Amino acid sequence: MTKIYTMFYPINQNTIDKIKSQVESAHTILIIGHTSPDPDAVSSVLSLYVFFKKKYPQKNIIPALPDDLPTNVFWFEHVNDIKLGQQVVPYFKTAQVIFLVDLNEAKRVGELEQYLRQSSAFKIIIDHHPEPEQFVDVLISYPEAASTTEIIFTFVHKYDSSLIDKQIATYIFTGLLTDTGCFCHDSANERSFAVASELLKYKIDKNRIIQEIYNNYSYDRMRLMGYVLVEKMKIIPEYNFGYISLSLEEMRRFNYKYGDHENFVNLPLSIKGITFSAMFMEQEKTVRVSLRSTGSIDVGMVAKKYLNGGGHKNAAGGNMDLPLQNAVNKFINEILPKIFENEQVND
Ligand SMILES: [Mn+2]
Repeated sequence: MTKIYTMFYPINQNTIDKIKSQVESAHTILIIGHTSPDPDAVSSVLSLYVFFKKKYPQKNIIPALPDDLPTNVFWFEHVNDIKLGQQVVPYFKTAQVIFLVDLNEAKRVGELEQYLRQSSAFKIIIDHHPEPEQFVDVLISYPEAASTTEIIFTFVHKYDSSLIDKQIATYIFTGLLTDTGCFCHDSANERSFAVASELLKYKIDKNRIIQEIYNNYSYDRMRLMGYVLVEKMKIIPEYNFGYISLSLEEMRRFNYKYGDHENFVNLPLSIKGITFSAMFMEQEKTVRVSLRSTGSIDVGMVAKKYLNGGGHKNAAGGNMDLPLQNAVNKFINEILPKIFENEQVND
């Protein structure tokens, strides 16, 4: 028997009604995702944007992001409607309702945080990152969800299912596809496949989505990946650990464009026996560290404890305010042994 309910999250009707009454009396509604947006953040913003525009054509619906989009979502139909960075500032004042999607803390809107905190708007979080900050009026948080768009699917379904169309389903599917790494990560469960199956009924062009997201890289990016694989990927077998580091100089050499490093952090995990990986990217003032795990190590905890960051059990990130080589050395020589000591204590 088909269990249709497996694709829904238990957002109760009271919560929907509470949001609806705020939205219906609002004139301007701001929908914003996190800084350095990934396709799930962009898709979450745009799926809600299209949904609310359809539901309330007379209202001012503002899709927004704190900074630039990754290039693999440039094909999205509504990217030019998105307000970016400082363009968003006035809307924190004029909006009566703010949706915060794919983020769990105010600081995840980056430089816009102060405006968000000062805003008197009714605030709603829809998200799947663990341990959300309690600063909003309504919190819809399911850390077990594979993507935020997966939760949005339930949300729009319960809000007004008649409005879900091919366009909305395309955005929801894209967030789910990318956050599960093409349904490969552990987060892709029975529900994710049920949601995907449901989305296909809206006649979305699955092949085009996959083509645009994954087979859309530049020649420079492919050459950078070749360089990374041959010269930069290192393995520490005793920790089942692999890592990559990239300096600003190396990125310049390959005409690095924002997003070109996407998925590099996962590359070491393709090696037999490697279950934990890191990517160190030099930035102007810090080193951005991304972590992935396919084993028992909770990289969200590691990022929180050692990298002033956070994330999910299997995917997380943070920063190290050190020169690149010092950051790598510190991670390998000091942090890595501690992580494994804790592992053994926990076992
Ligand atoms: Mn996400």
